[in-house]
Amino acid sequence: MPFPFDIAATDGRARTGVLKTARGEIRTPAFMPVGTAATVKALTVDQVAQTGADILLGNTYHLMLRPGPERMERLGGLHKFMRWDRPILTDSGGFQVMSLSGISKLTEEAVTFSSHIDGSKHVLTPERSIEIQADRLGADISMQLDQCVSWPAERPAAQAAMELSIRWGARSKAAFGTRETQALFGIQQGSTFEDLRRQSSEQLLEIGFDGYAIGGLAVGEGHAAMCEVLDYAPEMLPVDRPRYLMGVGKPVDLVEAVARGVDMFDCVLPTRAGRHGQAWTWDGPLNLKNARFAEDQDPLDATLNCPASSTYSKAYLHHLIRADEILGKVLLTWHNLAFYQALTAAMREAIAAGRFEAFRSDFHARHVSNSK
Ligand code: PRF
Repeated sequence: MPFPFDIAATDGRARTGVLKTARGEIRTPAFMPVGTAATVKALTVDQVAQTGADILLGNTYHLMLRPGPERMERLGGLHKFMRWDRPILTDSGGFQVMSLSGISKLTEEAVTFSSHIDGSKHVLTPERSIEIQADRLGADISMQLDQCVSWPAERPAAQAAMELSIRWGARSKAAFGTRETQALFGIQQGSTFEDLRRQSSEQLLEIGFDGYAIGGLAVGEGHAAMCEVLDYAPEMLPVDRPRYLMGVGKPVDLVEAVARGVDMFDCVLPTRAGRHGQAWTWDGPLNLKNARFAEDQDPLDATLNCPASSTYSKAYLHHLIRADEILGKVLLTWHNLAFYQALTAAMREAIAAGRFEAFRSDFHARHVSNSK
């Protein structure tokens, strides 16, 4: 295993620990800001680092289309290109192909798709995805190529996608080989079918990965149905390796997934919502466009160690968002990422102190009751 994963404490099914990579430590539970196009939209990497993020997510799909993997390699790799020297995890591309481009052909061998930018045709195999992620971009953690079905899925479609993902997982692993300073994660699929997720997990374990993701959730099934899957899915994966819930989610999704044994997350929500005037806080989400903030002189959260959260008034943020000023998007993105990092830090502390259940019920009382 290239990266030791030290679990320092558990509380119920929740765990806190440290994943040690060559580029630095990832404290878990961890939230990875999304840096799709070699940028966390609206922020400098220094601002992102200041929020406390240990690791970013990048996307094979976007970067293979623009600026292109071979150009990225000539420019010294993704870390150097975007000036982020901490760990980067890259997604493999399959999910973005499905959600953004419209697949033109899916075979045993590869997925063929047309670019959402210029319509040009591209082919992604498990081997090419690994080559792009690990060799051209230089990701610290690469993800296997997988197929995620949309929701709701008929059982035969969910089974076929899960089985293809296993075969692609085996090919991804063969292409990756064994490496000293880079890791490869497998992805569990199976939609909302418990036995398919079990079969997926068992076969992933046979292949053997450095970490395991739970894919195919947060695709429209809703919070309650996702939690039902998370009641069993994480425990099917090895207890001593990191578990990553892909593309999740709202703060309450993170808290409930951590309660069920998940260690890592990524989601566009804090950055995308910030650009649309939504601030996430301990007291629930706020829409800064709302007239009730027009003369509110308080900051979003004086306790957060982030200038966007603690030094600008809600009245000013309201004005910036109403006037569609760039700074409004910058400040709300910055605040939301600082809040997500504060949330994962609070969970780490609560688990270490053996008071995660109290944290969880306080969070529900304060945050979730205001989210309706
Ligand atoms: N697979 C991959 N990336 C993903 C997902 C998946 O299932 C999801 C599902 N929420 C988000 N991102 N490779």
